[in-house]
Amino acid sequence: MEQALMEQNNPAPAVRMLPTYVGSTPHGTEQGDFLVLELGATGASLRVLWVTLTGTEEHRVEPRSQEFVIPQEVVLGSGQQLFDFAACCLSEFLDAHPVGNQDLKLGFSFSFPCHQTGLDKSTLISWTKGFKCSGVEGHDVVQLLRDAIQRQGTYNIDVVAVVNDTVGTMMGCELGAGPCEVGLIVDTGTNACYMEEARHVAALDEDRGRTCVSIEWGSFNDDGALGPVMTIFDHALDYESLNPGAQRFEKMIGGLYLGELVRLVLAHLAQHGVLFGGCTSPALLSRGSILLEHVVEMEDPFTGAAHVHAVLQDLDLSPQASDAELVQHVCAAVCTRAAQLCAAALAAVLSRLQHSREQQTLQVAVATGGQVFEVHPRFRSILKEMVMLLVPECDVSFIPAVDGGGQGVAMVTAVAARLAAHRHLLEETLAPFQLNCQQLIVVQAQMREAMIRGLQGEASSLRMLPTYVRATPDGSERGDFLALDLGGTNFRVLLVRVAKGSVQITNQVYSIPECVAQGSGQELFDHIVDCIVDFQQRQGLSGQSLPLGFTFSFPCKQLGLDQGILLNWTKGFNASGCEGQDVVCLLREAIGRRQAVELNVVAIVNDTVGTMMSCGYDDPHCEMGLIVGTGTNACYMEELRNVASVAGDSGYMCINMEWGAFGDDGSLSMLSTCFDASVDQASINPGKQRFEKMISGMYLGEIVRHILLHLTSLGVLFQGQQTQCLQTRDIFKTKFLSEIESDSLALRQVRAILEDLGLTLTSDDALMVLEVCQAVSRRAAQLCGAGVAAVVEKIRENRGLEELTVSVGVDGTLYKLHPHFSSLVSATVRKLAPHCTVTFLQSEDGSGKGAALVTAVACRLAQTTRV
Ligand code: 0WK
Ligand code: BGC
Ligand code: BGC
Repeated sequence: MEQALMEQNNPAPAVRMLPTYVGSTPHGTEQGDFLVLELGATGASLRVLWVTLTGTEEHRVEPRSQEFVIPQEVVLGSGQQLFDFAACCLSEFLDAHPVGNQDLKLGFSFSFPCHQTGLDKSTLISWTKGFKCSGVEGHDVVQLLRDAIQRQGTYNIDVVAVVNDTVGTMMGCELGAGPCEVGLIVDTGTNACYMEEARHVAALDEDRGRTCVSIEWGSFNDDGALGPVMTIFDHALDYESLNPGAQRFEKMIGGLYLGELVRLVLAHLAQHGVLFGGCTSPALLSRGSILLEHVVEMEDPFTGAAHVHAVLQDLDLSPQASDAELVQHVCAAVCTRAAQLCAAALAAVLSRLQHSREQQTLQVAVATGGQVFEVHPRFRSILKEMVMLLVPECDVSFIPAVDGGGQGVAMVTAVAARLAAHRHLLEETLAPFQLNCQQLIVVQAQMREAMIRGLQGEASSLRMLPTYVRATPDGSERGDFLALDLGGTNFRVLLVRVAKGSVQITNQVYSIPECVAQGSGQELFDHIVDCIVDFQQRQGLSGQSLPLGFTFSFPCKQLGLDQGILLNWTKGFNASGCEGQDVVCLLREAIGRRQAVELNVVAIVNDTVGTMMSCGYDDPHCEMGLIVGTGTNACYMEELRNVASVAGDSGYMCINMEWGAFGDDGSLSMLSTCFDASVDQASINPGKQRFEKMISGMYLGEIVRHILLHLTSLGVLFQGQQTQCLQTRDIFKTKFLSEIESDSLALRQVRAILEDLGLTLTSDDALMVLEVCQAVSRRAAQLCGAGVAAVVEKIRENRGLEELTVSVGVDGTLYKLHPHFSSLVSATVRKLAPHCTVTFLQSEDGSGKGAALVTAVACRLAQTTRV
């Protein structure tokens, strides 16, 4: 069991320990009418039930049911035949028990070993118990049933759950006795399930709660573990069976085999003259001539002897009086061993439970089901006695299943139906975030048109601002420079030493308190100068007037390298008296206000430009800069002849696109969701930066929070419990998306983060929150990719090239930290710009280095013009 739970397959574990995706025992609130189809629990028959769950213990509605015998040629025929037969029985049942035009939700009790990957997805591993239909092993039996119901076409039945019969039995047990946490079946076959700690099930990415595991102990001893216990009769039975070498433990316990074992023993004793005067008969020697009911009858303490005579006469034997007792002895031996072996296995499960719950004593209820329990007079008592002997510290109560588990299957179906309904609502909510290729091509084309309109100075949501950076570094830059980096997560002051083939950077991070970012411009720039002075003192640069490059990551209309008019604040900044002002002047005035400080502000660059230059220093193909951090934006080297606002037809000009504002003219409204509108409305710049608000780090967490609020209001998440904290703005940080979507430990991360936010959640909640995060970040990456594709395609066509090779310098916390963002952007660019080979270079030193390089170029140019 432990080996299989930990998925250690060398050597292959003797039992399978299959997750069933049933995460909780019933809490009795399940309601509704459900169809249940039971296949394989009781041999070659199937049963259809109509179960009404009332949601209360008191009021129980007797299920309606009908049994159908499965013809042998179907049991051994093709899978299609079997499932068509099942679909036909369902229709016959519904014809006979009209249920009006209700939604028909069906729970499929399929009693064979299956790999489940969800409540409604289950692949058959191998047939057992005399079934051998072709074309089913390795296939999803839910899909096979859905296909058959489709082919039948008379009723629209929605198969929402598949469960093993042990699970149905466990889930169906009467609540009075406290929830059963073990389900035990001894019918034609045998198996058990139990509630294991989810953290012990390696196949599940769960660290909390419990989950039901179907042990499939029928295959115990297939590896010969029970060698000495197996008798020659067991080997003979196994050898003759449909699946020799498999289900050996089951063949020592299951009702399908007990009669055969008795027959083999009787035949053996007869052939050795111990019984029937050494006489046998063709009937005695033919397989399957003694069935479970014969054994039960013969074992009956009162009427057994008489039954022995009747059974043996039917086998054309004329038993002596002494034979009857011996035959009964054989029956008792075979059945007692079966009950004891079953008890030993159950004891193993109980001590496992005790162990995994670290309890000294264990009180547990075991739901039992199956004809061997129902018909064999002593099986249950022998089992009980042996269990109490083997695990005396466990207080075990045995609860017979009420209706063979039909109720339990309906319970699971109710849970599955609720989850399926929730999943439908989730998919409906997230559908607008799933962008298809066509939609992305439209975004790419719209961005392309907006770029051209912006370059020509026509109305466009893309301002396409000339930056007066005309070339990427050529490596000849030299000197020491100060650089400021404002606008990202952190404000940094840097000392950049540019020497031959090396750039050395020393930097200090300073915070910009919200009150300063949203205070007066004077306070903001005085704060910046305070940080510069502090940095100079720390670096022993006080009194030195080094050339300074200012990375100012906001939309600025530049009139020159050292002139930038702030058009509008973004990213939560809102300092007064700055918009419309030349921020270089504002900085110089602040320097002027500070005595004894001399600074030579040479250049102002946008962080996209700084990033492109920074990466361009090592890769001359780097002709585009991309930021996906708090905000998002891009710049690229455009042909000067295409820039209407700057004179000159030759050479290049780096254009700051300010693509964060793309769609502010409504051109993205077809993609905008109600959640985007809520985030925009709540922002300090409603209607602005719409593209940024669908992509960047400042907003993704908020979009997710609004979706979670919506899903909670629909009752899909957190049992519909709206909590104060989830209604708190910005409480769901965008970095949570990166943590939650990390491949390892995803669901555990979700739990940890949301529990820190004071939310209690189920594993299904965790899964849905993960999907919400994935949908939001995926859309952001795809939109970003569509933007990059528009730019690189523009560069390619600018140069009339068939194929373009270009690099993009990238920076920004979201792009760098999110586990899948960068690969989704690249994948989208490959799809939308197939003639461009695009390399994304993650900037190591940030844009401060780039600002210093721009300053160095400016100083070199100023030098050459001076000489
Ligand atoms: C680091 C760059 C800086 C840019 C920032 C963007 O040095 O210029 O603004 O990345 O990323 P964020 O910090 O907003 O995530
Ligand atoms: C199957 C189990 C089932 C058991 C009892 C076994 O043959 O492999 O899935 O639970 O029979 O029906
Ligand atoms: C600003 C851009 C900046 C981007 C990334 C946006 O909000 O408008 O200028 O490049 O954020 O930081």
